[in-house]
Amino acid sequence: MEQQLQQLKEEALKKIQDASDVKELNDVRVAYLGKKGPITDLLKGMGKLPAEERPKMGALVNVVRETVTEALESRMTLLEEAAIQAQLENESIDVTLPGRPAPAGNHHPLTRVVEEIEDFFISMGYEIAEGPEVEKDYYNFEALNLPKGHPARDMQDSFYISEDILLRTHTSPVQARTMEAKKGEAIKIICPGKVYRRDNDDATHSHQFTQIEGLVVGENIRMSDLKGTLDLFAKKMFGADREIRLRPSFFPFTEPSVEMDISCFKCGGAGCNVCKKTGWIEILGAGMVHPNVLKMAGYDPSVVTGFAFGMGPERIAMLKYGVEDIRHFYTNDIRFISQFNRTEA
Ligand code: FA5
Repeated sequence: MEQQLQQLKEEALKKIQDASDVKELNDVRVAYLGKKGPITDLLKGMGKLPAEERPKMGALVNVVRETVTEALESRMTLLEEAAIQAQLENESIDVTLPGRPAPAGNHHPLTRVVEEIEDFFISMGYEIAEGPEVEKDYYNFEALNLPKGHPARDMQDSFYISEDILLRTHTSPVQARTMEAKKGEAIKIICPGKVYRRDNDDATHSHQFTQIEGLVVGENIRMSDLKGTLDLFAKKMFGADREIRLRPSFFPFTEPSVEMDISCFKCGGAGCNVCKKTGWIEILGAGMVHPNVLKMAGYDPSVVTGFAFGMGPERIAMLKYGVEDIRHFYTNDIRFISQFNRTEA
């Protein structure tokens, strides 16, 4: 049996040495050390030997098994390294090939206009305020001098969630919320955000759109401050030679109230299709904060005054970029969006 073992060992070592790749070597391992292999068989047959021979033979079989295992492992390491080396030599990378460009997104034109407006007001010392889109009837209407049943509520058809909760119809509730929070301190904020109205969607109306509110409250804030601010804003957004004009209007939360028009940036005032032949384009609503609104928020209208304005950035973006339908902003057609080049702003 000793001789048989010796022969087995030599045979296995030769096959290990002859194996030329990992797969072949694995076959050798299974053939000699596997459950059905000769070494396992010898170990199983140990019981049939006379008791005094068992320890010696057992030790011999184990030595053979260890020798074969070690030879297998070191040959395996060699073959694996050779395989990696061969792969490295076969696969070459051409570093001179041009790279594949990663598709880069652009800023949405609406985002761009909102950011441009924000940048202007931040440069004038304004802070950005925010408020909830799901709003209380109180802040959306009542605190803005629009009690329940006020006919001017009809100007803004609303999505009600319950009797007292609705999707805000404008960003003006942030005026009331900010004044309440500031408790009599001076305020200089703008508030961009989404608003919702039960308007039928068409080329210039959407049931969900964006507004940017502005509010300045403090001692000695005058109508001329509002006018000067809006004039600078119009020149920044639409060109240095833009003129503005204020027309009387009505909002229950401002008194007096105005609509601001800018001189047409396309025809310069002569009349064209952009300004509907009038020479002027309507941009926003504004006014001096109504004393009742100041009072409801805890400010004393005999000490402080304020101005406020509200605009729709979609309409501004439409004018700026010559977009003929507001729905283009929301339908996510990549052909529309990708026209607005990142570097062009
Ligand atoms: C208001 O919403 C007032 N809160 C604005 C205001 C604020 C006045 C502060 C005074 C002081 P108005 O309903 O006019 O006003 O809406 C303001 C702007 O929102 C409009 O000029 C227009 O640009 C835009 N807008 C209104 N309805 C829609 C709509 N359905 N789709 C897109 N834009 C709209």
